Amino acid sequence: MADKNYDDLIQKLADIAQIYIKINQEFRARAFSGAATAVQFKQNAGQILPNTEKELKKIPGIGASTAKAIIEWQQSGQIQRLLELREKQKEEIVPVAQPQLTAAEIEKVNSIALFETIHGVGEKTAEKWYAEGLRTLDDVQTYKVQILTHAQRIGWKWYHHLLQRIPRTEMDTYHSLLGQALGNLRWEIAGSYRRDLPDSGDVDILIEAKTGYTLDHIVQHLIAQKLLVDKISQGPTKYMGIIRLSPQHIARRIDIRWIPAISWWPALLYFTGSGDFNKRMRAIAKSQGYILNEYSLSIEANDQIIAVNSEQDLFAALDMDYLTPAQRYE
Ligand code: TTP
Ligand code: MG
Repeated sequence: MADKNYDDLIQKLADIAQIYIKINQEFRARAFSGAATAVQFKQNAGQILPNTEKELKKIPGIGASTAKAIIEWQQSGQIQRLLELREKQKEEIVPVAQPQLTAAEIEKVNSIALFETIHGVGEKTAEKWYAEGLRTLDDVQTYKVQILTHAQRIGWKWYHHLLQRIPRTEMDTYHSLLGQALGNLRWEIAGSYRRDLPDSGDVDILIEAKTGYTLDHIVQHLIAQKLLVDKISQGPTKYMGIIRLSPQHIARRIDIRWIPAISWWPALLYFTGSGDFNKRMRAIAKSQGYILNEYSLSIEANDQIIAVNSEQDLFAALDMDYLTPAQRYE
């Protein structure tokens, strides 16, 4: 019977990852800890590793350099790279000893980080899945019917799409298409796009609520235009879904918020961000006895709302110099 015990290989791959972490080569560390996870998974499943680089590379988590290392181990029981890295470490002054992560701990960190790359999966869910025995994206595929909520199912369906950021040129296209679709409603693409960043993680739309219209009217219109292709959730003031220029394009996350006129400027300020800038401005407001949030600027003592007619008014009310969206990075 073939030897299916890969404990030594897993340990060696994890050791290489550990050394790479110590010498700040995170990318390589990730490759080797990912390979350790992949081998562990094969072992758990009672499967034998193939012995060619080509076949090994078909296993999720194993790439060219890690496949070579695995073949070396299969042939000699050693991995040259580990021996060299250990030698290199000896030559350097070893700093204070750091706690070593075991292969199992590395596997846990990797699996949880991997699960969190699925849109709609946070730390809690990822940890729960790990505790339930899931380790890889193949496991998610196997158990998807039992484990995924509706929002996560959409995240899973568009997994490879939603990992990618949206280039500004594509955001410009959304800007002009939405401009046509939204007619003379007051609206903006907020978030990183409004801060002039070269790419965005999602499309953050704000629309001012107008008598006679509802958010659902807008959503139905954009569905009819074949722009909105999947819904994550929808309420009277917030729609979360997927937008796509055409079936040939990458699908993107979109949030649309329906904003009452009184909240327009505080909402625009808030959803333009950045998140760090918002924290700083909120803290400044608080130190002056105000509460600033996405709904309003108000006096903390009596809840009185300060009337504003622009973002400039909000800055002025707090005695701050005005910052353009592009300047609001912290
Ligand atoms: P995001 O779309 O999460 O952030 P972003 O548009 O700045 O960046 P990305 O390109 O990755 O999409 O949220 C939009 C704005 O909402 C963000 O710029 C500031 C505000 N916001 C907060 O202030 N705190 C938060 O926790 C989140 C999620 C958003
Ligand atoms: Mg955004």
